[in-house]
Amino acid sequence: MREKIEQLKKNIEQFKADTLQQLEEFRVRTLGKKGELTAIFEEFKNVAPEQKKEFGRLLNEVKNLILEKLKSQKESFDAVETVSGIADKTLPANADSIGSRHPISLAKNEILEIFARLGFTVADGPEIEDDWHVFSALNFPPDHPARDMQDTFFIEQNPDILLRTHTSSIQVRVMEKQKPPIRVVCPGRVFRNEAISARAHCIFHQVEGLYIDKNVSFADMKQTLLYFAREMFGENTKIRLRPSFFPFTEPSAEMDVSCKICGGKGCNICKHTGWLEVLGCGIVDPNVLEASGINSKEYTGFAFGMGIERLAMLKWQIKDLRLYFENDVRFLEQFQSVI
Ligand code: 2NL
Repeated sequence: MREKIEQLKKNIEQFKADTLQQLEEFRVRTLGKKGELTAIFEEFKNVAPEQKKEFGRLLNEVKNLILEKLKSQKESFDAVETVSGIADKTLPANADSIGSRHPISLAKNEILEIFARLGFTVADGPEIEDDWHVFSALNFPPDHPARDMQDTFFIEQNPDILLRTHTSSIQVRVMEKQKPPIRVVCPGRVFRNEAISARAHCIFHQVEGLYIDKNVSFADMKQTLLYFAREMFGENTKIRLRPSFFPFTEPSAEMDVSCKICGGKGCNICKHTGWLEVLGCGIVDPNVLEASGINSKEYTGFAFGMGIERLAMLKWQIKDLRLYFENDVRFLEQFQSVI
């Protein structure tokens, strides 16, 4: 009987089914009514009582071996069937999950579309820039803090090669190449040497705009930005301009829009002021026009710049900047339905 068990064990270990039918035959041959294991169990009745414990254990071992073999072989068939497509074709297909645009892309596209309706074209430029296009041509004095190692990323300690800190550098390149009239918007990534927090990141996105022609006035700027605010935040949106300072514009202003959440009454989002700051703007400083070869006696212009992360935060009440960079699908999927 011991030999029979050993032999059966060996057979089971070596067994491999090529088809499901062979596997079923194996089951009947071992566990069936007239099966090999069933026959040994019959013999077990005649085993001497003192040997019953040992043989009982051996037989159970073999039985488990068969059950395991059936299970593992069945699983390998299931896998093959699914891969080769023999699985049940009447089952409904798995729905494909559709990706979604990143909220930064959605906001950027919307901004560019609004300005396209006013005749602005889109320009691009390098992320690695030189001092001239980022600072000097934009009227930054030599000792301006933005030129500091603490604020700007320099490439290999070279004070002339750096990562752009704003996309104004693209506009400088446009002014150098193109005669006015100029109507251009410049989206892109910008880099600042800052510690990462809920409100700041060392990489972020900007859209800047530039309009240069004869007789361009502050009123033209105001009306252009009012149109933008109403297209972006809704037709009843109000704007207000507060005096500000930038090296490249004079006069300069910061633009607020009325808070859409509370309708101007005051809430958490607008910190109970009824207003949200969305962009900076101003009349292009004559020094900036001259630096790029544009006659400031003949031409005037306005410019503006906005952070896309901030605009998207206001539009969709996104509370933490870091969400934009983590690529957590639970965050990104929420923009599925927005085109
Ligand atoms: C802000 C402020 C601003 C500009 C950007 C600009 C560009 C040229 C000439 C003059 Cl080429 N100005 N850009 C002007 C005013 C404000 O951005 O807060 N950005 C996030």
